[in-house]
Amino acid sequence: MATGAGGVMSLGFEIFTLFPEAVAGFLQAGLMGKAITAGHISVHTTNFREFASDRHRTVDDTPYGGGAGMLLKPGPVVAALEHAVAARGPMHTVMLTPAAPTFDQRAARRLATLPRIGILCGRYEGFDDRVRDCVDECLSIGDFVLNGGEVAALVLVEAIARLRQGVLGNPESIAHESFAETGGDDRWLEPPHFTRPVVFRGLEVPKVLQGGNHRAIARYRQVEAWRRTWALRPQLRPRLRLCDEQPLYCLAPGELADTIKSHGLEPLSGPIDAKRVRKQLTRRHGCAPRWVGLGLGGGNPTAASVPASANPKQVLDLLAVTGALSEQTPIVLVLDQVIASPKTDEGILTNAAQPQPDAHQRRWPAPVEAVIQMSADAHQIPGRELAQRSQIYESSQPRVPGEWIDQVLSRVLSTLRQP
Ligand code: 6GU
Repeated sequence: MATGAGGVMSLGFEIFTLFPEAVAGFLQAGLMGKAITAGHISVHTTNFREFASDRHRTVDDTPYGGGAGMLLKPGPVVAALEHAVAARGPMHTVMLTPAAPTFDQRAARRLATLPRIGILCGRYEGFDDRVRDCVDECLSIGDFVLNGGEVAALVLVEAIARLRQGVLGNPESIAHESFAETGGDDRWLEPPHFTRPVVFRGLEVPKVLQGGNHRAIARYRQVEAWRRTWALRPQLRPRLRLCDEQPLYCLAPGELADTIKSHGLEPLSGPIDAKRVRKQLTRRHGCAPRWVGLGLGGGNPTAASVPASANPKQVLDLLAVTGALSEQTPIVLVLDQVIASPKTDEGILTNAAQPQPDAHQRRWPAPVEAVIQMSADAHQIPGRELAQRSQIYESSQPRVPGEWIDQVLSRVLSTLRQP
């Protein structure tokens, strides 16, 4: 097998096309050209036309059964393939056609493990369908129609080649981009990126990125990746459910302990002190708990600057994107009435920094990851009654009616646990 610079095993592409010159030009430029020069990848092109059997070098013919356009004859296509195998050795063969599964990052990763890949580019209306039986797989690059497979072949070559050692200048950049893996096959769109100037046409780079708080920056990027994926490509997100083993706690007033237990959650009450709870759970589970607000729709948002969602699935994804679902991380649901008057700063409840002179001297040493904000209708509480109750909370000890919690918890937990 061929090796490139530094002894790295090289990846050989064979491209079969009626337009080898169109493919060759692109591959000379940029990092691809460098990778070829360094010997990390090689690209050999073969023109089907050289394998036509008549003296006019005919490669196309009309379709049986009629219809518009011409098809590539199977003879020259398969002869070209067999010639390359005989001359340069076996390869994994891919026929490009819009009538095929879509090429994606997962396919790129799979193909990047192979030593040799043959790519067949169609022209005209496509291939005689019997060519499918002579290749290992068929791939499309998306739901649109191109005149031929050459551009699609270049898409494959670039996406696959850049995953190989030595092709990218900075292999670390692979880990942080869209569709990179976060554990399993989780896929998120990339967060937004900015460079100088700090203000462009009145649009300012987000303040958090201008500062040096690495933890806040990481948090911003995770949240934006999550937000974008839900807004632009919700079908991309992994299908997550809360696993049965995930330790679940609920921070709530003591009189709700039985309701909370009946949902399989462990109640945490007594003097409500997040720092103490954090210490206790970290000791028990080996990692710090994640806090999730549970808003009851009473116009008393737990933490205004963290993503609030009426859809518990979104909150699950947010936990996943911040890595909370990976191990045995304890999750603590915090009833919003527990946090009476939060002060927030970039998603971090800062009661610790600005202690409220309230009954419990509550301290929040950790960021609330997200808030599940149930609307009043979601748990069938008349809005007017809720508003009245909210006023009561503000003037007295927080008190949450058990039957509300019961409804909200069963809704939230059944959604979180569904696949
Ligand atoms: Cl692989 N070929 C052609 N001709 N059109 C396409 C395609 C491939 N993928 C999407 N559109």
